[in-house]
Amino acid sequence: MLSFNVFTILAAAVACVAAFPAGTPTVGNSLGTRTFLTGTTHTIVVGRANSLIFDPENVVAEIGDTIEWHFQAKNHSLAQSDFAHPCQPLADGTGFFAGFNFVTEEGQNPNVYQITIIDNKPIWYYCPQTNGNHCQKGMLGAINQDFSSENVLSKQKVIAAGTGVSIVPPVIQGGRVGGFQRANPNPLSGF
Ligand SMILES: *[C@@H]1O[C@H](CO)[C@@H](O)[C@H](O)[C@H]1NC(C)=O
Ligand SMILES: [Cu+2]
Repeated sequence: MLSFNVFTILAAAVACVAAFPAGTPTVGNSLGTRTFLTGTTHTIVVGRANSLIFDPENVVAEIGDTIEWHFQAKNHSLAQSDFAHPCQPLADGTGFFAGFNFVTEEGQNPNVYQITIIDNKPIWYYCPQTNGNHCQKGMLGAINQDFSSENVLSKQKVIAAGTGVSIVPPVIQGGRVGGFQRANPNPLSGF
C-alpha cells in the first residue's frame, strides 16, 4: 500500500513537470514580467585625464545591467538626449541628468552616477557643460547604438559639432548617486 502511494505521488509529479516545462510561467507567478538583474556593471570614466571624452564612449549592455559613471577632473555632467538632437535634453522632459555636483580638481569624485538598463533601445547622452562647449567638441556617449542603422555615434558627433550652445536640463533626475547612500563601489576603476 505504501509503495503504491509513493508511485502515485511520483506519477503526479512527472505529470506536473510535463504540464509546466521549464520556463513556462504559471498562474500567480510573475517571473515572466520581471527584469532579471545580470549583475554586470559597465564603468565609464567621465573626462579621463582632463580630456573631453566619456571612456568608453560606446557601451553594449544587456537589460538589467548597471551603467556607472566615474568623474575625473574637471566639471562635467551627463544628460540624456535623442539621436537627432544632441546637446539638449529629451523634449518630453524625461531622461536622466546627473547634475553638476561631481566637480573634482584631481583624481576621482567619491560619488558615482548610475542608471539601470531596462530595454534594448539605444541611449544617447552628452556632457551639458556649456563652459567650453563640451558637447560640441564631442563629449557624447552611446549605449546600445544600432550599428546596422545610420544613427551611430560618429554621425551624432558631426551633428553635435554644428549645434549651438548646449541646454542644461532643469532637473536632476533619472539615475542614482552612489556615495551618500553608499560609498563609491569601485574607486580604482578607470585608473
Ligand atoms: C560647474 O559647471 C556648472 C555648469 O556650467 C556651473 O553651474 C557650476 O557652477 C560649475 N561648478 C564649479 C564648482 O565650477
Ligand atoms: Cu564635460
